[in-house]
Amino acid sequence: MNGAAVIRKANFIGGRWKSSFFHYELKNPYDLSTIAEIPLSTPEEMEEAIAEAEQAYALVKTLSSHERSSILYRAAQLLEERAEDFARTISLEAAKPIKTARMEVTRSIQTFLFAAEEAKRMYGESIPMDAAKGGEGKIAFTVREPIGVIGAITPFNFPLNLVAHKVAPAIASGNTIVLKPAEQTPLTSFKLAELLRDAGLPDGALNVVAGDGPTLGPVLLADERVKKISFTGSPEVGKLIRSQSGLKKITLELGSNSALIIDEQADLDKAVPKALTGAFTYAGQVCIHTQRIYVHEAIYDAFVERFVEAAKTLIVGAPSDEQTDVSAVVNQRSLQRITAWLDEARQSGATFLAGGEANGQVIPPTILTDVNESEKVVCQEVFGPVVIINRVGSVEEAVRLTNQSRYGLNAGIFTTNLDAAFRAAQGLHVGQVMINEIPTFRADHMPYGGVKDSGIGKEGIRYAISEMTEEKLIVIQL
Ligand code: TXE
Repeated sequence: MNGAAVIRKANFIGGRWKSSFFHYELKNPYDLSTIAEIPLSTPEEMEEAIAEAEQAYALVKTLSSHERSSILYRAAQLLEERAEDFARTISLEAAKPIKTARMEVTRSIQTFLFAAEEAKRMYGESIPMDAAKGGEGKIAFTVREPIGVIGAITPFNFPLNLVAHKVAPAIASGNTIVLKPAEQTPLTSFKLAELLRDAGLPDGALNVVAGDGPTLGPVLLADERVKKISFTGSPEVGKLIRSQSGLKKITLELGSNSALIIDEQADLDKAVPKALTGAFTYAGQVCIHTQRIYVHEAIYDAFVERFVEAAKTLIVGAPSDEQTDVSAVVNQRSLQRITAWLDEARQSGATFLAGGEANGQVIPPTILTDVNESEKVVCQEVFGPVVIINRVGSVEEAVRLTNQSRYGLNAGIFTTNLDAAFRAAQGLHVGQVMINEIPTFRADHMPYGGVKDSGIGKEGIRYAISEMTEEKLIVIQL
């Protein structure tokens, strides 16, 4: 917004916009212009939001499941109506190519629809008590109950859908939420709070408090009224949250350096375009971005040639441009980290087949090969438009290399050999295996979460609801 007065945003607390004392400037990651002034909230403002969420819980608990469901259906409808406005906001603050931002809005509408359906399926189960002596004449069943205030802390990369994956199941299951969005992308969360109020969500059921994670996170973690923390972000912060969470329930969706295996019997007509999507969507700033591709030596040259050719067709440009496939990374810290890792790989003798040099805030699609497995661009989460392609002698070798990672979120294999596919699926130590699909594939109703440093717990509406509720057993002696 060159020249125009910079708008000043406020937190959304207790169903009202509450201005703050301190603010920070939100920068456009692509051209570094100032987009808005965002609350740099204090612990006291976070405490106020927790109190509002606690108070709203008494009312939200009286909502029937069909009332909660209708709020979520209405939210999906409003999101459909306001889709372009949300897409432009996501694109602006996250430097997400507008066509990718539109896909995120479409996925978020699905997320709300799934939550609307699951709100009516808070099933328990009946337990046959005569399974043991003494149980005769008893009837037992379980019920699922909400837990109260949920603290949600979210990252920048999916400012709508990753927030929806915490807010929608929380509403579906009768809880209330205090949301601390990423410093880089708070505008979308403010817009979502407004939409949910318009959808009929009671005041205080969702509170959005923007600001510095290290300042506000500990307030959520220390407060007894907050019964659960749902976090998506880096493993470093995830471990910190776990150490501060006491006996609170927690869900941690953390990092990944997902691998894709291209077997000698892969169909390259399918593998190449999918691998390209997995590697470069949103400049690789995707939790399950395809970062490592292990290609069987028998088809290594054929795959590399076609993949590099395909990468050259990607359009690098401004996020607002309809044609853009790849744009800026989210901030200077990220740009410098990725560039430094590329320099290290170059000095260690890696071969650059494409990209490699930053141009302003943009790193073009970058493809490396002959990279040591110990390089950061291989064994850490690069979270950028960088993919390494290494050759392997067998699927078994690719599985071993994939499993060496500290992460275990997602992996994929392309092959027309069913035996090889299932051997890999059984051997991979990850949360999800995609066969003839890319590790970036994410439907909204599948159990989503990893092992090792990729986190604890599952998202995906039904799974999130299970982790946001308690199952109570009731036994009746007839
Ligand atoms: O994450 P952070 P960032 C990984 C990815 C990326 C790196 C840094 O590798 O390069 O993390 O990204 C809040 N207590 N992923 O900086 O720092 C912070 O305010 C409580 C992968 O975005 O973890 C923000 O709201 N909260 C991941 C949120 O945590 C704290 C997606 C995430 O910030 C905090 C994102 C603290 N001490 C990053 N410090 C994925 N796999 O999708 C920060 N926060």
